Amino acid sequence: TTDKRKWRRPVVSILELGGVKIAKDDVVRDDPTNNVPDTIFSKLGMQLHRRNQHPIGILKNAIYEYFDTNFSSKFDKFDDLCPLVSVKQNFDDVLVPADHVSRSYNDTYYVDSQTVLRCHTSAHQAELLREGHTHFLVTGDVYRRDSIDSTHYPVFHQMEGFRVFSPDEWEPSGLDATSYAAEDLKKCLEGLARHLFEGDIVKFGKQLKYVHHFEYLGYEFNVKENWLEVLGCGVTEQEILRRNGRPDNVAWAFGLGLERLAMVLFDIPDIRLFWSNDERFISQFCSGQLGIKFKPFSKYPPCYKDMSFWINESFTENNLCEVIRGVAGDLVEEVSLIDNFTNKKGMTSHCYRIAYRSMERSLTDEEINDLQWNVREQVQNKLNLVLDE
Ligand code: FA5
Ligand code: MG
Repeated sequence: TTDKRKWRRPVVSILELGGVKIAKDDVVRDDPTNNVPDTIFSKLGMQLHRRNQHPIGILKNAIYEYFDTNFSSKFDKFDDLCPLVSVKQNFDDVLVPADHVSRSYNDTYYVDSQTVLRCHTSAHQAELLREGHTHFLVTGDVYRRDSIDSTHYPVFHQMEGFRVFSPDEWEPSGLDATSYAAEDLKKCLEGLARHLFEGDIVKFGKQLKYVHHFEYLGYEFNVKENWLEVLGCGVTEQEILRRNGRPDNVAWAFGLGLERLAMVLFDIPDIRLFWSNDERFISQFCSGQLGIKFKPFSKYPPCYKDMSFWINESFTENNLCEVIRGVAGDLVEEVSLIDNFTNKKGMTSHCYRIAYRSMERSLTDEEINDLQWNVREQVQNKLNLVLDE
């Protein structure tokens, strides 16, 4: 029924997430150890990845099918682990260095100084290893303060894959343990790409390439001549295995960005659409069907507004984007720096262009002027910036 397909969650102040009860007041507080806005709280518990008719759920199920049919050892599956995790789980347990930028309040949503909204599904690697799992998939919503454009959203979904090998697996191969795991990882991911994209590779010439990123290996998909990063992966650091009861093993891990993969698979042009309740979006997808291509309903005109100011020491683009999203929600399509210069006194001026566009209707001039007026006011008040006229 139509009702079943709606996924706006009712306004609630207590949620149960993966068996943990969470009150709104514990997650959104006006205190300096907390930077979670209302808009993020309202996404908790939506669980798009557990809806079989939603593109994220369809993709999750298709990946499950690949792992169920192609491997002799069963992968244990988790898709309901609580997204509130400790700083230790999110960062320390996966050996993120103490001074890494991802730990900052600028990049991560902190519930308090020791608790975050997980920024990746890797947050669950260590506990699952300690519980004795050796082959597992973890799917869940993850949260990041980030820029605004068609492939970035502050809530998205990842699937973590993890596989442990024992000496009797790599020894007969003649390869060293690390090379054996690396080969196996590559085979596994290329097999997954074939499982998901077989028809597309033939029909649309979509391409996958293996690249070395700053921190890990990764895969990127070619979408209309632009390469889009869809996953990170690698042979697990030995220290993680050693600390969690597997000193004599090796393992590989990957973290897939499900929205990005679904955008390529279903031809979905904008990441905001995953959160849309518009029938014209929702009704195009069907449980178990991977071959569907999204047919965009008419694209409404964008409206651009520019805003310039001298930045201060605390200015960051993520803070600016958070303020803009707080006012405009999903009506903001992109925020881009279009001019940047430093004068002789060392003061730096930025000009940002905000693109407003609804996915569902035409916006009126009045509506956009109101939004822009509110954005300007909040930028001045919350970020302490003085705007040029
Ligand atoms: C990670 O999160 C690593 N934990 C992945 C990993 C797991 C590496 C295991 C090695 C071993 P990264 O930050 O690159 O890596 O994010 C992984 C994917 O999430 C990206 O490739 C991208 O597809 C997706 N992603 C990242 N930020 C966003 C965003 N703001 N909106 C949508 N998708 C995003
Ligand atoms: Mg990133």
